[in-house]
Amino acid sequence: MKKIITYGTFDLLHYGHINLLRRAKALGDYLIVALSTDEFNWNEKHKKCYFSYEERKSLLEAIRYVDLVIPEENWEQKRSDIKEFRADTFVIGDDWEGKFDDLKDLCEVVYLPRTPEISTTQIKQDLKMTTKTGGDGK
Ligand code: C2G
Repeated sequence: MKKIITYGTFDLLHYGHINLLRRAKALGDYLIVALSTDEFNWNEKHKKCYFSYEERKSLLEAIRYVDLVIPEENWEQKRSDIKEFRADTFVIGDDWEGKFDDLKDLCEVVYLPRTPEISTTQIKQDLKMTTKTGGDGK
C-alpha cells in the first residue's frame, strides 16, 4: 500500500485544496493529511483561521480522497511523521517548490502545480468587497 502524506491549513476549504488532495491521492493508495493546528497557524504562519482545527478536521475527513488527518504542530515533525506512518511520498503545492527537498532521503517528494486563481486570502478579500458594496460587488 503506497502511502502519501501532505500538510496544510485548509481553511475555508475550496476547490484548489480539493484539486491538490485528489492529485495527491492519485499518486498512491492512502492519503494522510497533517492539518495545521490553530496554535501552529497563529504562532508560526501568522494565519488566523476562520474555522477551528476541529472544524477543518471534520471537513477534511469528509473528503473521499482523505484517509487520515493528523495534527501539524510544528515545522520539524515531517521527518518523524514520514517514518512513523511509513509514507512513501510527500506531496505539497508548488508554492513550496524546493522547500522540502531535504526529505528526499526519506521518501519521494512531489510538488504539484497550485490551482492558480483561487486562495483563501482571495475569498476573504472578495467577501469583504461584497459586504462593503451591499452584495453586488460593484
Ligand atoms: N493549494 C493549491 N491551490 C490553491 C491553494 C492551495 O494547490 N489555490 C495547496 C497548497 O499548495 C497546499 C495545500 O493546498 O499544498 C494546502 O494549502 P494551505 O492550506 O495554504 O497550506 P499551507 O499554508 O501552504 O501549509 O508545513 C507545510 C504547511 O503546513 C503548508
